[in-house]
Amino acid sequence: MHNRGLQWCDTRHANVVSRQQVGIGMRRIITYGTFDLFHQGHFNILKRAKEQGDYLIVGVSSESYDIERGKLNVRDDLITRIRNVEATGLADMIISEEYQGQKVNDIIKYQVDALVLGSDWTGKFDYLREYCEVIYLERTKDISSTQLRNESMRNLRIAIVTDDADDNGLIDEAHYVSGLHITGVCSPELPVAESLRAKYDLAFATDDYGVALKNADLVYIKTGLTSRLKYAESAVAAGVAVICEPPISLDPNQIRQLQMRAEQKHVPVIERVTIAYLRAFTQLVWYLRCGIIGDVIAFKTSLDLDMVRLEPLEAKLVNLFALRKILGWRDRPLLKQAFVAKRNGVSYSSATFERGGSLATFEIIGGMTMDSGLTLIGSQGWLDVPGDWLRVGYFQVHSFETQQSPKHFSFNFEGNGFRYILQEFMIMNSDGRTHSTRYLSDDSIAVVDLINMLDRAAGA
Ligand code: C2G
Repeated sequence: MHNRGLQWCDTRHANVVSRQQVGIGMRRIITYGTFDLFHQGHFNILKRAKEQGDYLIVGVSSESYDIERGKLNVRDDLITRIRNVEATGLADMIISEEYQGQKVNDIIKYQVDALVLGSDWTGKFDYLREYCEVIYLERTKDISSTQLRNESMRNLRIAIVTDDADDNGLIDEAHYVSGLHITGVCSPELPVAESLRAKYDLAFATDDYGVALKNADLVYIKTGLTSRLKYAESAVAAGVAVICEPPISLDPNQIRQLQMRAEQKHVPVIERVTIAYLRAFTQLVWYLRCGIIGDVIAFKTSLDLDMVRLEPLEAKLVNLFALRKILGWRDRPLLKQAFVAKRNGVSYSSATFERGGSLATFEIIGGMTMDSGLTLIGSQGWLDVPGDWLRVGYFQVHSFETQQSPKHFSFNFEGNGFRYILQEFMIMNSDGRTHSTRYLSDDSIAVVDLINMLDRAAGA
């Protein structure tokens, strides 16, 4: 077997191999993987893949591809994983696997003779037999990255404190993030706690919050607005991290004090503003910062409360968070109008803000069905997120460059989004960070300040 040393298929390395030079006259093998927490099973498959031919190409999945395919808890970054593969000395070339469907392109581009994968993938890639041989080799027993992750990470215990027997999907979503374990439920109404405990066969149900805090590393607070702050303050005082329904309080000063105490106690405090943790939203904001539609002139949203199953307060909060992020407003905008009406079971509220030559308008309706959506008008085109933009997974851009046909952007989105918040919490926990990079502490305060401004203007 000829190992010509490692050839990289990227421009960072002087000896860039042209595609035609790849393993001329050799039997070319390709295999793919995440190779997280590199272990014997990975080494074995690489070694046996190499034995299937003369030249081995290894595709290592990128972080965004892993997130896209729902692998949320990869611990090693891409470079570490590439270096671990490189250190085996078995790969003649290493490429990154960036997207679904890349395998076909790679097989054609590198004139691959055989794709090799472990037996856990048996059958999944038979469709590639029209391009090359597909070989599934017996997976190495009793070792996996998931097992190593769980062993390496103390399971964090989550307790729920709630007024009703609904967990907002937390327990199902937590299954997708390794290292989390839901221990029990606390409620001022013990039967409520008991019914949730029984439904998910949890360890405890209590009406004593102190008991919950003793059995938790993280508490999910989903009680009514008036009690959230005290639950959060007690948790921080006990050194227990917090994920709380937003807002924690409508008093910016109370939020500021809680954040200071959390900082002192080194305890993470997160608000469950799902959109802030969705890849599509962060990519949308990033593209806008890059000027994909030029300067954003107008932000417009509509929300049907019944469709998105939100309370009016949270609908306002999400709109205010989104417009601040999208328009890049750090300081308080000028309120141009605020309107609230309730008639015959229909509730309608709207608000318009202006700052720095941009306008932001949102409308929220309840009691009747209305199309929801988010539209941004820019100096070089427009962007829209049709439908339930709170769970944004797709948007399209009509820019002057693209002329008629819009550019479509879609991002994989699983479940109700809670798993992405839990993943962020796990990353914060391993980084030792107390505040999220997605929903910043000043977002929390600024949004509540705007809510109060709206309520004053609408005479709430
Ligand atoms: N593997 C193995 N034995 C193990 C664990 C993994 O043989 N105990 C094999 C897998 O079957 C796979 C390779 O090692 O062929 C990499 O495994 P992972 O890093 O878990 O990557 P995976 O998510 O399986 O990615 O599209 C195919 C994927 O890219 C493979």
